[in-house]
Amino acid sequence: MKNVYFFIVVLFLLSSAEILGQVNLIQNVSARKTISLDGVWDSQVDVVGVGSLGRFGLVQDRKPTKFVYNGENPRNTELVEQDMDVAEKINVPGDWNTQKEKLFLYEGNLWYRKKFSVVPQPTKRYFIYFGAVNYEATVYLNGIRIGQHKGGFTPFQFEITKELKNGENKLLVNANNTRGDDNIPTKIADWWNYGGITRSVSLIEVSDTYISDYFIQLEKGKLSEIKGWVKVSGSQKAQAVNVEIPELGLKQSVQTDTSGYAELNLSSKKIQHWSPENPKMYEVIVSSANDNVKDKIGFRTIETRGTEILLNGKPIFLKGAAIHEEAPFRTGRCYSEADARTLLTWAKELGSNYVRLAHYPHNEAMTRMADEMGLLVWSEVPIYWNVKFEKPEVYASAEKQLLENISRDKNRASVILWSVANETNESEPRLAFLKKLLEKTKAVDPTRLTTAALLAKEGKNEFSLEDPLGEFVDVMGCNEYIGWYTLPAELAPSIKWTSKFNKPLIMSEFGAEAVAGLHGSADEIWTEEYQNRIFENQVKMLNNIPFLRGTSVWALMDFRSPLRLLPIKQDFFNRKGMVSDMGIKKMAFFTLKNWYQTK
Ligand code: GCB
Repeated sequence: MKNVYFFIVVLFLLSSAEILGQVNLIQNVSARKTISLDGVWDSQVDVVGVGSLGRFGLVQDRKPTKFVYNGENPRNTELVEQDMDVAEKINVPGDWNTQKEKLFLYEGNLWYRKKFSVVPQPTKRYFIYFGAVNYEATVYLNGIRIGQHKGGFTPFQFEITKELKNGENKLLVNANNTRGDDNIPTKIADWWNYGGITRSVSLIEVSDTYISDYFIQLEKGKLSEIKGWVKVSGSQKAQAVNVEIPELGLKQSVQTDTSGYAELNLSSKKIQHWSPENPKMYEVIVSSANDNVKDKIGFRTIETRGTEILLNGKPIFLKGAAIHEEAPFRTGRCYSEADARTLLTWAKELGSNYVRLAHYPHNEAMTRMADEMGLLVWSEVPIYWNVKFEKPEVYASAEKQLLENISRDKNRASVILWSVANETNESEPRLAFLKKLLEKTKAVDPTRLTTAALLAKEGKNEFSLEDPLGEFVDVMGCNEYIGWYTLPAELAPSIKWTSKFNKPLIMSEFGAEAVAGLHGSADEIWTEEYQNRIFENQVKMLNNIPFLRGTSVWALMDFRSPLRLLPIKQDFFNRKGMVSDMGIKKMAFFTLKNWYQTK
């Protein structure tokens, strides 16, 4: 019996690694030998996409091409209507919208080129790694099309060992942020469609055989059992790998199988568990004969019991805020550690122990900073509003984005919730689609909880959670805007919340807009007083929901949105922040902070 169980567990773990292997991402890029390709790049706007048209010789992967041959014509003998050598400049990382005024509203193609020099070592392998490009990226190296990636918020990589030259190399990227009905997200979303190479780009050097991935976390519900796997890629897949946690005196040597996988099991009663009060992390060293990766990993468990959420076995209430990846003080997509620290410091000042990183995977600095600062994280993919749930290709794209997100952040103690959807209308295809994604999530990561931001059914004085998806998530999220979009604020305290499911609820959104610094009476919309009145009523209501185990106010900071047109008040900003984009705290910030102090 024991053997059968062991066999099933092994199968399960292998499938986790194998499924994540499909998205093929090197784990923990910042700890590898890399050359940063960030900085100033050449750029060319291409409204109709001429650079990709046949006349210019767009070709299939790994074949040479003409225009795309670096967008230049060194011998001046052919008609090539482009010259990236004299093109405009643009910074990477960074969206194009906030770098050039003429590109503020631009949606379409933009070519990027970077020249860099390397001396490739004959025994090494090379990968080009992008933190994110919104939305579609087509990558060419030295005139060879290397590959394409869709999805604006997750990392991707291509191996370029064969194409990389000794000396100067030319990397050309076409970024296209055209919105599409079949995209994830779709055409309409309440955040700015910032385009371009929005996160860092690096060239990674690894040995012929290298440690490509690892998953090292506490086993579900076990406070002293560290479990997981390592994966080796390359020509010598079967080999010895060591995993060490020196501070705990732990070391395990495993032998990877012919596909490069090995299971890990380490046990210690001395682990100090990661929590918001004590975000303790341990140095973890994964090494093989010719590779060595160091990470900082926190160990904690997360479970539910009835309507409770248990962190390290103890009930916790998640006090938090939802955050867009919008740069404080300067607007635009943020990507840096400094931005992450500013945003998460505001969340902490609000009294948060938790943040919802809405509505798509944020940059890795955010989840690493959350690990360091002790903030629990809800992480999500942009399955938002009217997704074409009936289309298999849309599912494939959603699943890929989900796996890329999990692959990157699966070792972050801060991340406790994987969310698969936000405010999606009930339908059969939607249920089948999201159910499948939830199953996938559990198959790759059985250690964390799943969730989705649902909508409650509004009755007279009663809101009920009965979305059939509720059956399949571990924790129900729910967005409500009582006092802003629906019902007078003063009705909130008398509303009764019920649920069909014996599960914890996180009010994943609630809020109202206000222009920071605009004061007036509490029934004058857009004033801080009006927003604050809604919050005073909201907290009374939230106090009365027996199965409520967390809240993420919408939102921590004002953020740019194409849906918010009202001149002077909005000017393309959703003003539901507790803090303005310039860092000014609104009255509601303090109302919520006071409430969080009581929780
Ligand atoms: C929502 C959405 C969020 C919006 C927010 C709003 O329900 O989930 O993306 O920004 O409402 O401000 O209307």
